[in-house]
Amino acid sequence: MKSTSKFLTLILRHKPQIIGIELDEHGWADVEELIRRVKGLDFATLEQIVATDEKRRYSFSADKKLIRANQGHSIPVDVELEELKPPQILYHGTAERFSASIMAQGLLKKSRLYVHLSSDIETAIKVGRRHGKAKIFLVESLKMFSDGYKFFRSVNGVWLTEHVPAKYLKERF
Ligand code: HQG
Repeated sequence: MKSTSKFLTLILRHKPQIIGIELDEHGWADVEELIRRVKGLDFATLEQIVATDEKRRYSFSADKKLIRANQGHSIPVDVELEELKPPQILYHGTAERFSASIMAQGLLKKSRLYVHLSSDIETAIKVGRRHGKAKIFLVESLKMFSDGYKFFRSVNGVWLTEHVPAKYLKERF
């Protein structure tokens, strides 16, 4: 089931075309069509993935006819993110080798629609380890917000913003 869940990440965030489906402007895929096109997937498995995914990556529509990823997209969809005043500090986990570039350019969204931030340092450490030796940055999010930058929180609690200029970053370790 883990590999199916990983595959769903690819389809629902990045490349729906590889199984010949399209997402609508809000990132929704048709559940019946998805099940038809993904080998070995049935509705019960999909329900289980949505309910048990450790990062709550996916949501159904109320009638369960549609499914989408809550965040993390590289294709331009509007998942109706909640715009919010952020806490004083948010965290970003990355790899040590990206540090110098980040201190020069700030945090860039790279291939995704937003820079991903978390409200707790533990999550940031995990995210950073995906890329190598973890490096943690503190983001002065409330200061950014007062300076006019927008922040969003996805339904699974991930904080998102378009760009974090270097002046709002502090190296933690
Ligand atoms: C880095 C996972 C050099 C950035 C995670 C990161 C997250 C720079 C990498 C979600 C840079 C992009 C997103 C700069 C940023 N110079 N490197 N100026 N600015 N970077 O995967 O935040 O499991 O697109 O630090 O848990 O690592 O997929 O972003 O290392 O929530 O659900 O460029 O993906 O969630 O990498 O991860 P990514 P991310 P899932």
